[in-house]
Amino acid sequence: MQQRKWWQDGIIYQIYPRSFCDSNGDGYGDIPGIISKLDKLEALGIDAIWLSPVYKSPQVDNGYDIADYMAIDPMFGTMEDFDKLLAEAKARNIRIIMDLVINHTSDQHEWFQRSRRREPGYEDYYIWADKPNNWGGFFGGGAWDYDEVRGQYYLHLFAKEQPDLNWRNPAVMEEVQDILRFWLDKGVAGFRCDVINIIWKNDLENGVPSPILAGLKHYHSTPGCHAILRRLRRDVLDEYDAYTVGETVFVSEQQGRDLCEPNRKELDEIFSFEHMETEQIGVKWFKHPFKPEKFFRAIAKWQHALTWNANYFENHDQPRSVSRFGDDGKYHNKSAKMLATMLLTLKGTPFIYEGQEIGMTNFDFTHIDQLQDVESHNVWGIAKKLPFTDTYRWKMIKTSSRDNARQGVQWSDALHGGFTTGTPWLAVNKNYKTINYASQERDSDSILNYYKSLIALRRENEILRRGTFEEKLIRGDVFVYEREYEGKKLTVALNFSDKIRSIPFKGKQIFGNYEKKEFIGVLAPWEGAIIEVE
Ligand code: TEU
Repeated sequence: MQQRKWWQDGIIYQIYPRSFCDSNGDGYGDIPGIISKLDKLEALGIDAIWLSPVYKSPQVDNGYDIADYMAIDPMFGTMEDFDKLLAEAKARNIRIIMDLVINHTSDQHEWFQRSRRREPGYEDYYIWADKPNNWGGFFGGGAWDYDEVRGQYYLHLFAKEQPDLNWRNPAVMEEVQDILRFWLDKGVAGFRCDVINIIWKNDLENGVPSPILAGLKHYHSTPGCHAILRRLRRDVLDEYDAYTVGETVFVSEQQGRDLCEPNRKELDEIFSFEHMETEQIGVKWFKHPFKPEKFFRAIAKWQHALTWNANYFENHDQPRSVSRFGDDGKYHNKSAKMLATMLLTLKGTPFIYEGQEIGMTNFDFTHIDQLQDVESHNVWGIAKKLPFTDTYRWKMIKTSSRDNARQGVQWSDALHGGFTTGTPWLAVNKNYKTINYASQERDSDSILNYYKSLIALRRENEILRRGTFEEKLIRGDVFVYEREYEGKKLTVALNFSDKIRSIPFKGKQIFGNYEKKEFIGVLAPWEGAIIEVE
């Protein structure tokens, strides 16, 4: 039998550094702030931290526009701070996973500056053309901009300050390998690979006529991309036994398997998107009301599709799960715990996003000027030119803006939730007085303490960590599934509603957000229970 890797038993916690904890009062979270909270993360019981980008960056896309891959942005601290973070985390058995953004760089990166000046050796680091094609960008608008210095257009699938790298140039592969080695030599455990399945462009032909993402088929999950992944793994990652999880947009089951099944020797895991898109009408800005049944079916489908899943309900690009799938009002506590029950009992590695463990909710903004996200502002600008009503346009931004999950973590009931002593870069949610870490640490019935005990249970329970997955009942807002390991079984029953639901399962309850010993086949509002079915 193959030896199990740490990430197959482990839990990964995502930190979005600018919003985590500010140690120096400048309004932005930073690395010393992260170090100051490591004891809390250890107490939570996580095995690794995925750190969203802390590299030098002009911060147009909050660090996903990198100007120097081997330097820490002063806003987050210094390289000494980073080394200290690694050491302090290691002392607590917590690994660090870096964010690897290699589809594009910042336009301030030296490579781009040299490329636009056609400096020898750098001419082809990016994708230049005399005439743009019709491809659209992920943040709305076209994917090409004209560069005056070079006198050509360059491709950018994201913001115009994020030019796409040209992976046809072998020098780019070498640069990236150096970057990987630089961080792996320091002792990081692996990488979360940003939009990794769109890095190789087959050609620059016009795409299908479509206002959004015309061109996708020319760069989506291409053979060139698979070849790059295999190469990075063979030449560098395997040598360090490094872990990778890829952010893979728009993947089908087969495409997902091709990217991360063990025998492919590409990625270890992928973030698929289908379960996060069940309310969408085409793009995330247009949404039907959330229908739990569609969500359950997407989850079940992907549980079967892959040998090993990367499970997540939140990250820095998505609204808060309790506001979106649960009830952030009357049943805030119950529904956040029910979602935790699901996240931590699915097959695969659970990912917890900062603040999720205290049930942080969507942003309470009342005006577009309170938002910072480049994507939200782009889309707002475009929507203003289209025949939408003000109410509709507002709803689009309110429900889908990425800033929903980018407010400072609510550590206490002190001003700005204890996130900063200065002026936060993005207003902290006013509900910090009632939803915060300190009060939840003291309250035995809190969401935080529920996460802690559930994580502890998972840690000692092989069925939850290693078992197979099988759905037993998907009916409206009720989801029941079974995990099985070496003949031992556990059943998880979830109620995504504020109504009482009955289900044909009974047995001994071993865990849940309603205290009971026997489960008699009745689910209370927003109940989540783990049962040994009779
Ligand atoms: O996200 C890529 C992506 O396609 C989306 O999740 C996206 O940001 C957006 O919500 C589409 O509507 C990754 C990063 O996670 C994101 O923060 C970056 O902005 C983006 O890549 C570019 O690096």
